[in-house]
Amino acid sequence: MALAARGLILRGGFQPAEEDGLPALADGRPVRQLMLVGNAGPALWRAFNQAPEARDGEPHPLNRWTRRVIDEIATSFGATALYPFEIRPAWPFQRWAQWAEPVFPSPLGLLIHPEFGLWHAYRAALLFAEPRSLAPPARATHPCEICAEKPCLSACPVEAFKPAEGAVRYDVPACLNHIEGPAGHDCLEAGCRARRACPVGAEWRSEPAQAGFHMRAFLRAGRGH
Ligand code: B12
Repeated sequence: MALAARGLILRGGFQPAEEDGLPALADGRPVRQLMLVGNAGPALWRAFNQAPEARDGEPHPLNRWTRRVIDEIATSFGATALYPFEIRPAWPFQRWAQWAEPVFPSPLGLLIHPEFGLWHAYRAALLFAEPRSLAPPARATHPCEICAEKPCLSACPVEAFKPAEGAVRYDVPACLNHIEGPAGHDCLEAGCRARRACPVGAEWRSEPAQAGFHMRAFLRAGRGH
């Protein structure tokens, strides 16, 4: 299947209502089905590394690869693709994900999946003019509700994830300052320590090269270049 060969996974979908604020399709018809495409573990990283975008030295290689590969798949299915990057305000991928599959907000803000843990992401939404028959999302328990220790909340060396007024606040500037300096080398190269502290889905963890790629992209974006 076109998705699997690129390390991509169909992450479920839903039939949007008018109030969900989706744009009409190019021919003016309303969107009747949204399907999410994402990835988990190192499969996408390995496929991306075979592609010219990984080596051309131009900015945003993964986003460019994603757009090229998924636009082609979308066209072949008569769908329109929306992406989680580049557009501001951002499309609410995390909200859509919770309607499409059993994922839950973790204390870190990332959505946790019962199998993949925190080691998954969303790459595109495919919009269709016709509804599709899909099994309803599987039922699952929120993995963090049965995690008494919550090691994610104490693993950050600069306490960037702090409980505040019943929720957890992510101190992005503190995180960026840390990963920019020598003390933050481990987080920058091996990936966020808070994320790595989570016991769920450990076998889906990013490879160090993949983790470093995402952390450096996060640092560049945070520093505006
Ligand atoms: C802006 C943004 C950020 C910002 C701000 C995050 C924040 N504090 O809200 C920054 C630059 C800090 C960021 C960082 C990261 N992000 Co980010 N980010 C986004 C982006 C582009 C838009 C989010 C948004 O504003 N949505 C608008 C609102 C209206 O949409 P929503 O879905 O309804 O809103 C939900 C989120 O805001 C969420 N939320 C609330 N607090 C936090 C805190 C964090 C850390 C996150 C990630 C989400 C989150 O709760 C809302 C209700 O569901 C999304 C992509 C997208 N289009 O959704 C990725 C996204 C949320 N990020 C993602 C990831 C993976 C990361 C990183 C881990 C990347 C990395 N380094 O590997 C880092 C985290 C840093 C770390 N310690 O590792 C993934 C999360 C996947 C998942 N499992 O849930 C997304 C969905 C991108 C993707 N392609 O899948 N991110």
